[in-house]
Amino acid sequence: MIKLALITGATAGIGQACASLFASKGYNLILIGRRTERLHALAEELVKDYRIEVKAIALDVRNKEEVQKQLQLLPEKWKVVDVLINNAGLSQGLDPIHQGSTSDWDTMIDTNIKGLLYVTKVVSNWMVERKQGHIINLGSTAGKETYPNGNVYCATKHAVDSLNKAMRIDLLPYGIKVTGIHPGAVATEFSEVRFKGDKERAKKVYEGFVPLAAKDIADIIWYAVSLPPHVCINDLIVTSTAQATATTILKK
Ligand code: NDP
Ligand code: 8X3
Repeated sequence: MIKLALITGATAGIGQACASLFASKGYNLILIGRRTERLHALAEELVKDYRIEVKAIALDVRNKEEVQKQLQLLPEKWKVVDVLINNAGLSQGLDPIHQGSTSDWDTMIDTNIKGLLYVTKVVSNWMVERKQGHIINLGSTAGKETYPNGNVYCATKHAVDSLNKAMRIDLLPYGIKVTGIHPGAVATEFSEVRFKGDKERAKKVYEGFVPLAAKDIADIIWYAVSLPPHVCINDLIVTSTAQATATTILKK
């Protein structure tokens, strides 16, 4: 039986790495992201390379009505989602609380918490009906500790950590697995987005040590998904070997 995964934030980084890995394992995919061209290019490439079926939905997960509409409008065969990877997320700014931008705060809260919830609401109902499924929530070490100037981003990831536990409890009667993955520094577009396109500043975050790669996280997610039906990783923190805490990184 061919399986189906829905991945949010599939146009870059961890989401894109998951899309490629799951495609290589024969999964059909629903891919979500805002950058339409990238999304469709990735979908085309995966269909060509792996002979799978891909539904690309250009969508902003912050838009509650569009999330509900676009997902509910899918033909029934696209509603049998086996794996939901709630990956779309971002950080904006790195400022002390009194200097933070309220618009950045809104963006992070709306994407990392509310967007994740909107997608989960629809897809978890499909899973409940089928009494099966696996939800992977991308948290962060920022959801396990709070670091200087990380304030609102850390708060959103603490919320994801809490929601991960809540989903695990509420969906338990339906046999649905829920797994939180909490990476430390992963070299993706993340820092470029956090620093609003400042490539030089972003590059420095990953200099002097070997950071995690998006593929490392995709491999771990694949491992969690491949476990036997009676085994569920609830929570997993992963960092580069050179990283002990958010601010303790051994740099050369
Ligand atoms: P990237 O910036 O490389 O990718 C983020 C993805 O999220 C992009 O595909 C982006 O696509 C998508 N996205 C952002 N906002 C929205 C939105 N409103 N609607 C739909 N899609 C959206 O970052 P990463 O791959 O590193 O991050 C993925 C997840 O992992 C995030 O939740 C992040 O917080 C978390 N994480 C990252 C770490 C890191 O160090 N990189 C460490 C720990 C956790 P588009 O712009 O096309 O919409
Ligand atoms: C991304 C890792 O340390 O920038 O969640 O918060 S960090």
